[in-house]
Amino acid sequence: MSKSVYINGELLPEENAKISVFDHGLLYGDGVFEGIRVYGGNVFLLNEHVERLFESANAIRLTIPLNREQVSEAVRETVQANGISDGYVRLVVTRGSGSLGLDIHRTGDPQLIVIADTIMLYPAEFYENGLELITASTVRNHPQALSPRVKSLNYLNNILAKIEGTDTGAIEALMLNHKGEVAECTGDNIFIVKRGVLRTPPPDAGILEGITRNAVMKLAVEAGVVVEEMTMTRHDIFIADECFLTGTAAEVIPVVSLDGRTIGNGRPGPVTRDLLQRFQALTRSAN
Ligand code: PXG
Repeated sequence: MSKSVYINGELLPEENAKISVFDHGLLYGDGVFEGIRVYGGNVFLLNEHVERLFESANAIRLTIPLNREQVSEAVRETVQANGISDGYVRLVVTRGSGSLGLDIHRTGDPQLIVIADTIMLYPAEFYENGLELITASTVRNHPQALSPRVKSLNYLNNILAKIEGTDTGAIEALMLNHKGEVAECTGDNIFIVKRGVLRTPPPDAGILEGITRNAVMKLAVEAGVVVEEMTMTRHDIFIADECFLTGTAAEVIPVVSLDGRTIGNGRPGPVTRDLLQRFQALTRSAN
């Protein structure tokens, strides 16, 4: 069955869902997006994703043609129209079509697009055995050039780092910031556990403030775990007891080595496993 794609108030069959080649989203990566999960027909943490979309748009001076409630409704409508019970939503806002030139004043029709689809999950073996990370040589975008806090359509920084990972057989790659500190992975945030304390780099390390990251920090606090945002280097990961990644696609995924050095005992740790369970329980309950 053909998918229905939402574009600016209309649900169109996939083959008719088209955007102009003059759209600055295509020409310049000028736009913002969100990736959202649907669990049991519920759009998970929809308000948080819509809020981040508006913050990203605000940061690049892009006016979204709908208000927050209308955007949420467009997402729910598209999920329903496609009969998605467990899946993935891509919410995109482009600058719209304009002349060949960077000037945003020569564009006029921002496009709000919602795609609802099934999701490609990471293989189960990564959750059981953990994944092996490498550090990419590609440095995370400088926050004063293009802030990683903006989830923009410009993902080349992350894609170049991801290629370095896949070249070596690693499905994720660690990215350091311009100071050589740990930032995040190409599409996931990173956490370590050291002597029972959960640590993750702060937003000013140059990261996307993941919605899964925030949810997991909250779950950890509820579980009585001390949570700290801490500037860290690769060394902190090497000497950690546990390490894991969080993200919309990955949820909570254990990491057992970095650049060939074993982390902890080389197995997914107890805090990681507990948080994965708590996170899965949260996704299964209505939110
Ligand atoms: N850092 C970066 C750079 C990301 O792109 C995360 C962290 C985790 O954030 P959330 O809010 O998801 O916990 C992301 C998220 C995709 C896709 O289709 C990418 C993300 C999420 C969903 C889908 O490439 N990245």
